[in-house]
Amino acid sequence: MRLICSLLVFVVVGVRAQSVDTLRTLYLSEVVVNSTIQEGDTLQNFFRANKSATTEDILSRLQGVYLIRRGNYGQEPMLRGMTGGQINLTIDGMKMFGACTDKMDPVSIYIEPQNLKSIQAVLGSDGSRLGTTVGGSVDMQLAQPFLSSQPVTGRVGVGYQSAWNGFNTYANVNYSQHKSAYNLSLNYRKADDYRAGGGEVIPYSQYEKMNLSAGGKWSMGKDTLLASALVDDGWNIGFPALPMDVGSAKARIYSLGYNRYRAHETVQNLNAKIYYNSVFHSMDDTQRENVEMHMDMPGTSTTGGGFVEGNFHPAGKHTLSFRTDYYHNQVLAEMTMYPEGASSMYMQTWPASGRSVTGIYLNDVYKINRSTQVTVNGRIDWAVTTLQEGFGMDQLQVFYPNVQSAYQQITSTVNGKVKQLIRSNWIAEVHVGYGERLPTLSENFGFYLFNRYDGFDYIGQPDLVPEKNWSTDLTLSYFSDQVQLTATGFYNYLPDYIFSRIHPELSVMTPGANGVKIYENIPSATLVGGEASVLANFSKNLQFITALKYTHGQDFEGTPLPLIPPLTSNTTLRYSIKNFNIQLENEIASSQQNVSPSYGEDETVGYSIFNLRSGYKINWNRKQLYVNAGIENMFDKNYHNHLDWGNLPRPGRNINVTIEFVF
Ligand SMILES: [Cu+2]
Repeated sequence: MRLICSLLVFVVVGVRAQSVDTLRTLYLSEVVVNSTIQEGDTLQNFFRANKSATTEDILSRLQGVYLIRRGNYGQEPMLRGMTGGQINLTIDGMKMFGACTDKMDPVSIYIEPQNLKSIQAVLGSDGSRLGTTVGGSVDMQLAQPFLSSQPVTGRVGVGYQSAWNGFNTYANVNYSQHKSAYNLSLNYRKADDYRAGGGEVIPYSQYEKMNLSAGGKWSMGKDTLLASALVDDGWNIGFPALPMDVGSAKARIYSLGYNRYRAHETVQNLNAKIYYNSVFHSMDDTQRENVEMHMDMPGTSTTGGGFVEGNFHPAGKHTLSFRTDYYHNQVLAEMTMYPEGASSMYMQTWPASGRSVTGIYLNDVYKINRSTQVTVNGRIDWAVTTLQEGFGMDQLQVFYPNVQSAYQQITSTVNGKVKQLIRSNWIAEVHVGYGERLPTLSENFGFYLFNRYDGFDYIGQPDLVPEKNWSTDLTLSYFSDQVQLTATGFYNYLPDYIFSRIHPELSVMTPGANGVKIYENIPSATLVGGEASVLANFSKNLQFITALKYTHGQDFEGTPLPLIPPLTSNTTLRYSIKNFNIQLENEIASSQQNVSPSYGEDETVGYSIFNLRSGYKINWNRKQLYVNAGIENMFDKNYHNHLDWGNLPRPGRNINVTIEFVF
């Protein structure tokens, strides 16, 4: 099901109800809307209502999206219980992969809300526009420079967060000429150790980061050229749920794009891009006490690629769109151990390895009549996975004497959807799909990757077959001027689910580890659940939004899967009048009793927390000053969610203030 999860639930409901042809709208918005989207867009304004929000804060509000926490930084997105290699996490359609063997760096951390135009999440195998997938995709679309009658526009802001004595400052400027525009943005964040509910200070939870991005846009009538560069540097980043921190994390993202729009030609809208990105990640245990053995653990990941996508002029009742793409990702992660009184040992925890994927995606929207629409899409990816000869390969030959230097795999997805208008304001949508995903390079070639959660060293398995997903979703929505309701149920059956098994015959590498696990395909796993939301406009000034999400996961023997989110609800009551708004939020998570003890999990109790946010806008001379103030976790509750590693409590009462000047 193509759920256009646009930032907030009410937007989701709105888009779903009004836009019968979502994909086309998506493409058109790229071309037509991008020069005017900056102000007055409800979607943007709502999520920027909390101007101190991180990209992760925004992600956590999307339907079907959850976050895995290992500290106050670097939270990992999860879609309906699926994460890592099960989902596509892309930036402006570009593939990018973190360089941390411990998943400290999902690529969403390299994007600041100031860089973002929107986030689009498509759940399940239907999210395969950006790569064959079982879990779906999250694409973070970056803000582009825009043409404007005002040559210079921009914003500067500063914010403070009391729970971690955190400062964030940002500035961005757009410079527009007649046919070209340029933008520049700068963000800086610094956080001390945070204070959990009740007053406990969580050691090793500090971080500091800087993000700089620049872009140019040159318009030649209906053709547009775009160039962008983004630099994100983080340092001294604590991961309290892990045995070590991050000394340095650097990301570089470069792209060159071309857009072409011709309303009456066969290919109406064409979008092409080439890109290159790199991530350097270096872990650091020197700040920790009682380290049994000091280790150096640097990792790199570089990705280059390109794509061409577009949509054809509607032919009869059919509208066809396509995408074809290529990328190559190369990784290397090293570990040098320094045992006391002995010589150092060197390993490649990610052997030098890479993957090239070439794919093609087609989507056809068939409008049978005014009330029925059928969508069919599919994708095929051809992947070549390579393991470099040398040290890393020699290591793996200890376990796999016949390990090869290249593996080829083909993965595919197919989806069918029917959207039916029932009466005047009810819509039903049924999706049936099949998806596949490749094992990650970690799952293929990882070498003694220590997992703090279960305390096991993990070893890859080069012969894993792709994981599959047979899925179905049913969505019902109702919309009127005052109320919008939506409810979705989903069922995923995943044959060849990639999991791990304990191998008692193997001895550990990491001091104190509980044992060794090797990745393998298990017969199957099942994920079922749903989402529901209600938006009500009580009056012009008073708005109510509530959203529920739930996932249940088990393997083929009925054993609960690890890291399955509990039932979660988010409710917001918002009052706005003239230049002032105030909102009360409540977040509830149920307890989680379906846990995986073999993964080191224990049961988690539920919680309920309240946040209060407010905003005030002062206008003068076509300029605005925004003052935002809020209290998160108002009652200073000590709590954690089931997806938080190590039962680490989340931040306690957090008073925050942000002042922003828009010119
Ligand atoms: Cu790391």
